[in-house]
Amino acid sequence: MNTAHTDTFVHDHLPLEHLQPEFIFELPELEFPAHINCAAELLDKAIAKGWGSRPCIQSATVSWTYQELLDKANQMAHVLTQELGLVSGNRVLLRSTNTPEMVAAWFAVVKAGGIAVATMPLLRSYELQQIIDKALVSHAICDFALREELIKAQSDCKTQSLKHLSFFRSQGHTLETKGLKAQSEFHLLDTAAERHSRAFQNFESLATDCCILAFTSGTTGVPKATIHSHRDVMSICACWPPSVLRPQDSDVFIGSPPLAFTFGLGGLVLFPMSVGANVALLEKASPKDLIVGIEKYQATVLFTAPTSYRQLALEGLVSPQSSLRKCVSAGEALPAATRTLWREATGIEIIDGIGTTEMLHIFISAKEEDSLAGATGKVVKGYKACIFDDEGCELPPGQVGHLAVKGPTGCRYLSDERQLKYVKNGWNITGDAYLMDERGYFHYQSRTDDMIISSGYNISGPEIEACLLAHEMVAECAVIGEPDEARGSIVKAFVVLKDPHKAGESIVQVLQDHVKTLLAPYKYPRKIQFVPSLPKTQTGKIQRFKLRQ
Ligand code: 3UK
Repeated sequence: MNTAHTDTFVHDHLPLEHLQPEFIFELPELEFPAHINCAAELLDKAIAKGWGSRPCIQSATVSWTYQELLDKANQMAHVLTQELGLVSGNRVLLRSTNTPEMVAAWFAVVKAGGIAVATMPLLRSYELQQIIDKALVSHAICDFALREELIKAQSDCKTQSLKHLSFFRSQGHTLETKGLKAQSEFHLLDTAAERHSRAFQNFESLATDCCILAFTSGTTGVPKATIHSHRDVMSICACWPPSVLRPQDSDVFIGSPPLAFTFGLGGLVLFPMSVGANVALLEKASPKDLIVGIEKYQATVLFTAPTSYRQLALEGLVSPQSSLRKCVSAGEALPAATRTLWREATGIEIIDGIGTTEMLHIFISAKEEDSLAGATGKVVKGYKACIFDDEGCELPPGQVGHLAVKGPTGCRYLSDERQLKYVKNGWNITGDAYLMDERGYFHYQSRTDDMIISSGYNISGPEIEACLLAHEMVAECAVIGEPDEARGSIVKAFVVLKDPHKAGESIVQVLQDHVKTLLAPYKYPRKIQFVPSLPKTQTGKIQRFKLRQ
């Protein structure tokens, strides 16, 4: 395979051809020309379609039209190529909360032929350092307020690859800089951008050239970088949104996932922009922030995690009169009880969808009218999915096994042996235990390595969680297997009660009986521990591994 990039680092570290997944492009909408730059497709073409004066992106401080976003991105692209020496294929780290400036920077990088490496704002210098060293990052664009950990990572990193830092939103912070370094030592992106032309000649990338390195939000081990191309970005815009989400140009998107999480990048940038819609970005997105934002921006499409939907509904924060019309849940299994609570609170049926960083976005999902409580949905148009046994043979409907998927996107880790684990015989193996029913609905069981084996029974933690969540006293819960001499493992539940004062032996009994009446008795949690809250990642996933420790 070829590349148009000058800096061929990522291209040189692609997995070998025979270790890559099979890519399928059977739909006519997935036929892309050999040269395509996704930033040009999503932004420059938006202007060509006459959307220039439409509102594109807003936040607490700014509101930009499509034309304004294009102007900013073009000016930043000039800064990158003319002042900071960026050449195509260079990796540019982005560090910010969800802001319009970060989106402009993302487009600037991709327009210039760079590779965007978005990072979560809460990462500390050690984590940033791992990313810089792994991706040989040469440039970084950073919110001035988040500079310290990045500066530390730059000086500590082994490869010393990071040569150019540029900061934005720096005007309000000039006083702060005095104690740290002379202000002139910082390259200020906002100030620099103003000096440049609003017109920019986009880099003519091959459709297959990398434009994103997305680091996995995986909970253990060294972070993995997944490689995604311009074609991958265009493919996810062509599959799930038109077939399942069905957004309109009048929609206002809002949500909690960070833009460094591909769920957020798709849901809050790529998908709204592909239809000429508007997005409201929130720098903080707790359930309370979300509600304030939905009201303020009259948001119509919400992207967030199951625990967030549950909290919004339980705390009575959302009403049927809200402006919302579409609600998307991903990142974790959506418990049936949460789906019901949300429908009762808002009248809206949640669109659940499983996606992974490796696949870039959602590949199993269902539109509102096809949704089935307890199931994630059916395979999304453009993708194929099936269930394999441990030997890699396809299982018939009704049997639990490994979820396998292929489509226009797929897993390509940057020089990582774990490629062999994720891709087998051309299929992407997500590490999830699923069953497919006779009608083609996929039912999530657990992560394959989280399956609880107790006295020889295979028990799915999330199934018990879903059952406990259906009890009126339970606010949140997580179920794990605890090592046990006699049984191998026993089922243990961590429970957050709606009223923490009620915690006690009698409630343990009540909850155990509740599970025993709804599920096979061997599945009931032999241990229940009441906790004030559950540990979660920035992507909204419950950290069961922490509870296991
Ligand atoms: C789990 C789900 C059940 C599952 C993601 C939408 O979550 C995303 O990517 P990650 O790489 O994690 C992937 C893993 O998360 N998962 C995600 N969604 C669901 N399990 N039901 C769901 N609906 O274990 C999967 O393997 O962080 C989600 C879009 C883009 C994404 N990157």
